[in-house]
Amino acid sequence: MKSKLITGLMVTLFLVSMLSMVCLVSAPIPREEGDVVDDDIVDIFDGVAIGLAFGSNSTDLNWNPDADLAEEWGLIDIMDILVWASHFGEADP
Ligand SMILES: [Ca+2]
Repeated sequence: MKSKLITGLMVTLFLVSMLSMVCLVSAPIPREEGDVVDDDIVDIFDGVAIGLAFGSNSTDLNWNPDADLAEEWGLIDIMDILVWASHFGEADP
């Protein structure tokens, strides 16, 4: 469990640093996409929430349905992190 969390956080931080350099532009997704903790800004706290749920599915104790941002639905994986990272820094108008 702890190693999953550490792995999730490391993957999250790696992707944020990569995407900030590459400036990835994504397909049309609602602006609030990636705001896992629902505070109207996509920031590191949303990444931490995804990291805490990383690798989980709906039967796991650390499952967070709000962190399930992308297909494969019902699993928190790298695709959910990519959606979050592609919206990092966005704020609700
Ligand atoms: Ca997912």
